[in-house]
Parts: sequence; C-alpha cells; structure tokens
Amino acid sequence: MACGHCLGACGLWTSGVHRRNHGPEIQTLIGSDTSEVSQELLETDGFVILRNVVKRDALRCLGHKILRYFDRYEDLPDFFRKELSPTAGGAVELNRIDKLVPGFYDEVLLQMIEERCAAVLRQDVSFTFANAILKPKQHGAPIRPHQDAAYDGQEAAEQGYTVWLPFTDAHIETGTLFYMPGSHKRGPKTHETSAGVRHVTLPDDAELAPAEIPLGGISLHSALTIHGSFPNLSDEPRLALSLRLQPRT
Ligand SMILES: O=C(O)CCC(=O)C(=O)O
Repeated sequence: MACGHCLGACGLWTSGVHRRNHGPEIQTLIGSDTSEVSQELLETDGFVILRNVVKRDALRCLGHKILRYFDRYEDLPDFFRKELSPTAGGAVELNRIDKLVPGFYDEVLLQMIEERCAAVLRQDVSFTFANAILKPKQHGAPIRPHQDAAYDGQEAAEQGYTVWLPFTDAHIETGTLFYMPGSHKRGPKTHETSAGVRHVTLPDDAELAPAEIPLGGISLHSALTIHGSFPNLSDEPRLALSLRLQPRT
C-alpha cells in the first residue's frame, strides 16, 4: 500500500511505516541515551537514534555556514553538486561539504558527535567525508531506499557507519529518514540507477521505521542498512548532514 505522507509519489512505502511509528516497536525509534542500549539497538536494527548530542546554538551556527553554499549552488563546480530527485528544484546535495566549509572538522559539535559515536561503537572512529542535503519547503521529493555501502565501496560495506544530523526537528512531515530495521544483516544489495540516483527495490514484506529525531539529536546507521527519506511537506526547508564514519586505523 502506498504511503499517504509521500502522496503516492514514490509508490514504495507500505503500511509498515505507520505500524512501526505508532505500534509497539516504538522503543526502536526513540532509541536510548545509554551507550550500552544504543549499541544493542544498532546491532539488532542497524540504526539507532541518539538524543541531545549537540547544542542547538552550535547547530544553528553550522547550518548558516552550510546554507551559504546552497545559496550559490549554481556557481559551484560540478564536483560539489548533485540533484537527488528527478524533479527540478527537488532535494539537492552538496557533495563533500567538508571540503567547502573552512575548518569543517574543527567544529566542536562534530567532535562531540564523533565521541558519542565512538562510545556507542566501542571503537575509535573518525569522519571521512560529509555531504549536505537540502529539501526545499513543501517539496514532495523522497530519497529512494539505498545502502550507503553502494556509494562508498567494499571497505565501507564491511566497517562503515553514517551519522545523519538534521538541522530541524526530524519527523515524517519534515522529510526525516526511514530505515528498514535488520536490513544490514542481509548483506550488500544490487542497486539500480534511475535518473543518476542508485536505489534498491524493497521486498514486499519490508517494514520501514521513520527516524523521529528532536533537534540536537542524530541517527547512526551501518553502511549496509537500507534507508531513504520522506519528502519535506513542512513550511521550512530541511537541511541535514550525512557524515561517514570509519574506524581509525
Ligand atoms: O538527507 C536525506 O534526505 C537522505 C540522506 C541519505 O539517505 C544519505 O545521505 O545516504
């Protein structure tokens, strides 16, 4: 059954989204503030929501720095620009925003995220690259289901993680991520490419979980966890960072 929230535009979502959002599995979506429980959720589901990781003021400050580059998107070299939706003016990505914003990894909030993730993963990790994704207000452009490993190569498939950092409260209406819980255990999937964007076809019985993340929180997922995002139906633009994490060697 198509999901009402994407107005049927994607035709992919099943009623599982709503069941998980309102049903007994709600603990999975809310996550936990203790590293032990978070680690367990990450192992079981392939993703975990971590709340109160960064300060809102610091987020606002970094958000403004990133938005300045979206303001001059058309003037940036092709390397940095990627349209993520087939419709004009849909979701747009700034590839390697870490190369654009001076001193990107010196931002204290990124160091705080790295430390929090290291505690959950119980290993020393560092960011390897970051992309920023902007969904204009009231825009019905979903991001189709995919594994980040399909973009990042074999090493990431085995060891990599992604931190998703939204700059607004993230829920279905604001275009948050959805996850297919447990999909990281099924290994790398073959991806198809449509309009330059890679995606997987979900199994018929797929249940999807929306990531409800209050401002200041993050989600952390394995490079093999199938995920995508809802369209932004709110009256505000939706900005988020996707940050790749790898174990330090
Ligand atoms: O920010 C989004 O809407 C989607 C992010 C995502 O799926 C990714 O970066 O892999």
